[in-house]
Amino acid sequence: MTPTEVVQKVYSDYKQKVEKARKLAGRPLTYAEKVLMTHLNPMEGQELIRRKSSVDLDPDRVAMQDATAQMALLQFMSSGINQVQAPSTVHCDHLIRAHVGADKDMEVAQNENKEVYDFLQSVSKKYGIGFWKPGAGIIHQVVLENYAFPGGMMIGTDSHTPNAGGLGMVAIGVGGADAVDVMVGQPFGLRWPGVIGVHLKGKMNGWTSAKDVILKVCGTLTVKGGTGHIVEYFGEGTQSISCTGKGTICNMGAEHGATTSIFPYDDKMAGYLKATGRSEWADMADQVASELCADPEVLANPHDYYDQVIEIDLDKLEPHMVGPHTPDLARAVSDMEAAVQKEGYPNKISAALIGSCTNSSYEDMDRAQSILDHAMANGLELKTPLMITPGSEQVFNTIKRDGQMATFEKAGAIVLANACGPCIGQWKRDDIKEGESNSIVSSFNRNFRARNDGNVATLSFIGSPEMVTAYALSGSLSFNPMTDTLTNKDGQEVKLTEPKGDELPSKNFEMAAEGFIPPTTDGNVDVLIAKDSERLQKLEPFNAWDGNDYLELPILMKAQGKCTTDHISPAGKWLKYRGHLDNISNNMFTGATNAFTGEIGHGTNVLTGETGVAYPAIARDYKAKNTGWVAVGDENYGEGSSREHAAMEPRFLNAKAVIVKSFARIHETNLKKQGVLPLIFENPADYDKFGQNDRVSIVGLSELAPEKPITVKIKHDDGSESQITVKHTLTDDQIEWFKAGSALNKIAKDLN
Ligand code: MIC
Ligand code: SF4
Repeated sequence: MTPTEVVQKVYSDYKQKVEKARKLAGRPLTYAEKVLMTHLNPMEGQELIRRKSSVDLDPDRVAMQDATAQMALLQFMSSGINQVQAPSTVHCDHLIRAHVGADKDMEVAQNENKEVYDFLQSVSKKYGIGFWKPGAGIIHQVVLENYAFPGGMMIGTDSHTPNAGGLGMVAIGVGGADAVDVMVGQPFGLRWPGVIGVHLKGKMNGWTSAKDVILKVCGTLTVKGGTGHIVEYFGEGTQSISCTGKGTICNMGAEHGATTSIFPYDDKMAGYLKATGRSEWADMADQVASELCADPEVLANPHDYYDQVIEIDLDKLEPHMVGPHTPDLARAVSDMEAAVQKEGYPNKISAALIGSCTNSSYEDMDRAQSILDHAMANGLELKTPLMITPGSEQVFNTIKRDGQMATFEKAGAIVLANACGPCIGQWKRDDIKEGESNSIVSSFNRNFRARNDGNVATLSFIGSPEMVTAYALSGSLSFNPMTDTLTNKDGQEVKLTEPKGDELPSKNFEMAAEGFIPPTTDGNVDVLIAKDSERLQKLEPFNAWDGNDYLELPILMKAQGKCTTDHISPAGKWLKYRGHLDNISNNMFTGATNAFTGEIGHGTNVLTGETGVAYPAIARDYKAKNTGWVAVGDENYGEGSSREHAAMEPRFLNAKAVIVKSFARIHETNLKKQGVLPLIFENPADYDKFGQNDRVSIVGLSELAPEKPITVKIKHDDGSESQITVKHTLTDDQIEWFKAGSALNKIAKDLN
């Protein structure tokens, strides 16, 4: 099916389906519910209790980026299916390192990653997957430009897939195993989400941008406040935000844990569809526009239909910065000076970065360039190196044509490849030494420790591209462009001008199709994985559960505080092993803080008594001795990325269960998919009961059933015992995955 045929198919009966959905629900519907219900498979007969029921959905598309596609496709290949059953694409964006600039960095990437690119390209060709070559752009921008449409539904093997919500799509980030389900023709399983409404009033102005809306929402909801919900934006304020600005807001909704975020269809979306060569789609959307938004009753009484309503007055919204180390530490820019003084953050900014999948639109680039242009005309210069990542070849070509690129180059900014680069630790920094404390600012979406440059001592702050550009001109974290001035080379005081920019290029986008190989099916293609490859490895099925309780397991790791997927399976230099489970397992928990000692990435081997040993080495020893183990975690464990390596590595190295105060959605599902039990303390204070040398038994597993609590016995070092209760969210189907050893084993069994 071509992308246009996908849109036609959805719209052909969309209105009738919404009508039916409303009848089934017996009440007016939010927009998110309309899109989800029209993608239920089957629509009738499924229980739809918010945050409780598990439902089966039929997404219109699947998108995968190179760092997660390797594992997803290795799993898909072992299913035995010879062609993908849903339109799917692969995007090469994460593996390109940022060092000196686009051209040279691309050349290095092509050589370094040749084996992986060849693998992804040949698998795509064999199984009918569209392939976006390296340099074509970052997955979410490319999806927005080519595939996203209002009323559609997709999944993607990346947590920022919700970016497509900016074009009115329900777009959900998932682990590779979920993508495999859809690619083999099975439904996508999801917990029916709650819906949080964000009422946007007024109109943005001055220095405020779309980024500030989501920074504010992250500050309000915190990193786990969106979990289990879709965040739906509504109100007149939505109409003053460009389509790509809406994308920014939805993209970064991953940071408050939401299942996804969405905006209703409007003229801005229609304009974007037209500017990206999809006028026909805009015309089709216009025909069903009355159902591409919440029902009027919902808008009139939002509190009756949304689980929570957040109100934001755009007229009064101030520009924000968040950080360091977490995206919910939000402050108005005017409060930054006091924060620098109080917290002792290094005031001097060592690097400023704009772009990434979150903020790399034409509008972002145009507004940033307007500030630079005015600054240079008034004798100001960059005080901090400024790095720019255009989101796609289309944006790159268009800003080259329209002159923004010339301004960036004149100012001395470094333009990087259209790829993830410094956003995912693929930043080869020569200016700062490991362990050196320094502040950086970016317009990216994540700022976990060590995320960008691999240095745990770097403090990373996030703001809008406009604000980051202003910071680059001042070089100081306590600068406020709305009130402060900068001294130019002639000693004059200059106040930066408010950013201005076009949302869309007046001459439309400079289309870029050379980076794309459309899907074909050529069953004869050989997919090569060299036997001695360091980067790719065929997957061996995990063993099925042996039917016994887990008895007296050691605690490999008890995490203190934040334990994101970047702590469990760091990216950066490890990205190169994303297709090789054995090799990448050597990074397991290397970023996690040991709750017993405070060390990072190291623990005690309780079988040998050795201390200060890297977690992967301990786990390998336990595995060699046929000893299973558990991990214990704090709140929102597994926050961040969709990377299923964070679940596959523990599984591969013999983890039996992960017991935590709470999970982030994608990671919890990934653990289930791989056959590791994700367990949640009934009483969060039980976290404190686990000591380093304790042994943990998980009993009654033969009676494992949905919603039935499980007993965990802890045998303490001093010989005493405690017993606690843990919960889980496994459904009947998911219990079958556990029994089979993994969801993939179950699929293979079913298909045979
Ligand atoms: C991220 O932003 O953390 C990533 C890198 O894009 C991840 C995917 C990955 O780890 O490959 C994500 O967001 O899911
Ligand atoms: Fe790439 Fe960063 Fe976006 Fe993830 S958040 S897809 S690493 S640009």
